[in-house]
Amino acid sequence: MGPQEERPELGVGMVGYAFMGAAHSQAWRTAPRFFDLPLAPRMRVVAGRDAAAVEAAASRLGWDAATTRWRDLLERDDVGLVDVCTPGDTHAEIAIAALDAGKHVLCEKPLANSVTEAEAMVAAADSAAERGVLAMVGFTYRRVPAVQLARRLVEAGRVGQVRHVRAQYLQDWIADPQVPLSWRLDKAKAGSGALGDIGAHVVDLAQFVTGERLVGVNGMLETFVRERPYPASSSALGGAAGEGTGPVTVDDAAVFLGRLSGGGLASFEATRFAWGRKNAIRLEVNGSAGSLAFDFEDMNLLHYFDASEDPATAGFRRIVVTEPGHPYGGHWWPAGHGLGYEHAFTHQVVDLVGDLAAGRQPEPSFADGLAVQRVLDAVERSAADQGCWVDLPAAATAG
Ligand code: SOE
Repeated sequence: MGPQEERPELGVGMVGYAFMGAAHSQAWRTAPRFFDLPLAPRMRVVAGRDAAAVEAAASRLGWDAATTRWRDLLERDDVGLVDVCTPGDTHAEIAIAALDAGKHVLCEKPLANSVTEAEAMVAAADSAAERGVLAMVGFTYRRVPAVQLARRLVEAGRVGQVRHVRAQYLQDWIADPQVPLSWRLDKAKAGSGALGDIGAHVVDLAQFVTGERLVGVNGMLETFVRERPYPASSSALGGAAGEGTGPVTVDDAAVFLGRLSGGGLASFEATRFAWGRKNAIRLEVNGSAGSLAFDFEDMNLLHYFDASEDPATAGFRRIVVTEPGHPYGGHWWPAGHGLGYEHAFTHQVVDLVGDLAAGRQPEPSFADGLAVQRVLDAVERSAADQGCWVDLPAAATAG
């Protein structure tokens, strides 16, 4: 294939420009410079509500234009994909409208704020796919090379039959009760708290790495701090900016058990109150033939225990997942020179562009996003019913 500029263009329009918008922007900028893409992404336009702020974001993040009307993206012939980086309460409206308008969609996680919304998004994606219009949900941690390697080892039978999955997502950004309200603490905007924001990630990781689905859960939710100060900057969350306190309407932490479709047992923790843990995503898989362990705080490492080894010398092997032959290897730096949080977003763009060029369903699909949404909903129903066991529809093993 010739140089990037000779590739067919993929015009991109992005809605939202905060943390996820910035992470996605760096991925659209970077992917064609480190990977040989079949389509040439062109960062055409970013949409946001505040005119001055979105103009500044366009300049800072590298977008050709800015608009305060996200529907403009659907009406532009030079936009072929809409990248949804907004809070969860607008995912369904924007993604469905974009798909109906014939635009491919990349939608941030969680797919939606409810199963009903997620089901509508899947229906729109299924209809659009018949017209060659495709959609992906952005569970980016799947695209950390060590996580991809873990998936490959499980798929190759290197841990045998999965017996246990132990998954944690630990943060501490609101452990201080004085941290003010934000949209993530407002059920109307976020749908749920730690459960949907970070619990969604570890549910997806457990299902992706094992290739199995959760078929039942039993869970607890807790809100430790139920009132917080209104933010000084905006009264968008109700109340007068910077005066008084308002209600937290989501969970601060979720703890739940699950049974996997292959018969294994899973345990999950998702909390924003783990003082000292900033973005600690930990996954351990114990199988009949070995174990795998991953910790995002050492994201370039995968630990592997092979139960067939001589007990006298057996132990967890520390694999530095930066070799050319490793997932996404050979595109970045020489072995041992590690990757960071942002590289998974670039890998997401690389895989998505390759799928669009090939007319292949990107993964994770909206159906995968719906599967996660069903787990979140089941945990909420279990927790509301004093932790009863809630069954989930037995689904085909994940692809
Ligand atoms: C906040 O918890 C957050 O920004 C999540 O929303 C992201 O998905 C995660 O990658 C980092 O933390």
